Amino acid sequence: RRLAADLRTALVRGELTLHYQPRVRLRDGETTGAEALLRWHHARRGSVPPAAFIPVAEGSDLIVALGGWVLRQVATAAAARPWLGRVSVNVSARQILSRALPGQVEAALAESGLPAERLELELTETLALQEGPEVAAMLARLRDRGIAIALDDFGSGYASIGRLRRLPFTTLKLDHSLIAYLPGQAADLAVLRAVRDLGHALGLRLVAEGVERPEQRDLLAGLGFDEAQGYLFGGPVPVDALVPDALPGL
Ligand code: G
Ligand code: G
Ligand code: MN
Ligand code: NA
Repeated sequence: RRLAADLRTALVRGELTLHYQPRVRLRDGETTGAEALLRWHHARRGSVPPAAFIPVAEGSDLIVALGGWVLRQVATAAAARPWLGRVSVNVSARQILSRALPGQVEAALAESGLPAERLELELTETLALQEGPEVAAMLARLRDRGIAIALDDFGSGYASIGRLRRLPFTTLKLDHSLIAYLPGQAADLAVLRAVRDLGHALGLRLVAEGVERPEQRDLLAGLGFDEAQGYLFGGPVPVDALVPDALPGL
């Protein structure tokens, strides 16, 4: 059987789950939210990583159905757990270009009762290549509803400074490749200072990903980055592992 066929069945059979990775505020270490990350355990294939199956789902409208399912799951889980803060959901370019996204978001919020302010959508830089004014308008409507809109993996791919102006982002997530070599050299710090100044000049919340060591946390806090995510604070875990006692700062 092909992976795409197995993935269709996986949704129906309940083989997909979501893990949640905490995000903390650097100023005081409080948990501000968590990113939802898909996990697939297949009976014969075993655990299939998202890097293997998300691109397959993105090859057809399967990603649209999968994305709608993820939004409903996350909204329902978060509505019952106020201590999770704002939950972030990764959204694929195809979900956005299909125009299904606003309806899926509204359905998830309405069914769960989750306030719009507790939802964030993460878009990757790859969207940028195909986006037009309709996409900007759609995202602006979601943002005006109170939903946070993050540009994910910033610094990992194509230069996207122009895109930061064109799309209505509220949040910038720095790719872990920009953090990995910290504390690093003067040039690495110069890059981070420039990104910080750019982000704050555009009114964006700045989030560093892939923070693994206390020195990295301290350096980012000193530079004035707002939030961080990474193994230092906790990896992705099942939602019931994120009880208040287990969350940084709570
Ligand atoms: O958890 P892990 O680092 O293996 O995730 C790899 C990538 O898979 C993430 O960077 C993320 O962009 C993508 N991913 C994980 N969950 C989802 C999801 O629910 N929807 C989409 N579109 N992508 C996801
Ligand atoms: O959506 P995005 O591509 O940003 O997904 C984040 C991915 O990064 C997840 O698959 C998660 O497992 C991974 N990740 C989370 N924390 C860390 C970390 O501290 N270091 C590294 N290298 N990867 C991380
Ligand atoms: Mn992400
Ligand atoms: Na990322």
